[in-house]
Amino acid sequence: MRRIVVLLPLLLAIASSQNLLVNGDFEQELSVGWTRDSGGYGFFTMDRQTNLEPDPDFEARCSLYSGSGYCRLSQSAAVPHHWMAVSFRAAFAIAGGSSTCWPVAYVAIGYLNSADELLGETRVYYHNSYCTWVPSATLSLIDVTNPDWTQYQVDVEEELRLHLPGVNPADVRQIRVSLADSTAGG
Ligand SMILES: [Ca+2]
Repeated sequence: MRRIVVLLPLLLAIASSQNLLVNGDFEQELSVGWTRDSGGYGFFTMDRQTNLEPDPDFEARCSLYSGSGYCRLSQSAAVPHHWMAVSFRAAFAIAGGSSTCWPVAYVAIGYLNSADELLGETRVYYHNSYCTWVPSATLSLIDVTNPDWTQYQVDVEEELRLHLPGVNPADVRQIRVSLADSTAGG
């Protein structure tokens, strides 16, 4: 079983000119701005390369090969309000899977309050038929239908208003963006 997420660049923007993320284009080392997190077991790869997408600049990669667990590359940014968008370009891949061990590759946009509590999440996810995730009042799921390099834009205000009735927009004080892989929802 193998899954991989790569993306370039990532932009959390209030307006088209104001990016709230540090090193969202991955042109600096991942230690600048980004936090690595993993659990369970398997071969985790979180790095950046120039040749994942055939252009001269850098992309980040989050990959879990075999095993059972998760890995995540994430960054939280304080936000003054929720009228903003998260834009990114990503490619996804998964392989293998069963009813007890299924791969998901996703980009998550988490909504946190001032106490660092996760209130809800939007996940742009690539999965197979074994995935058991279902949307709820605090979880919005956006299906990836084309795993190849694609430009995505998630409108945060619209997500909260239309898909996340369990999250009070006034409580959202931080947005956390993550590249993540997991097996069995772990
Ligand atoms: Ca490149």
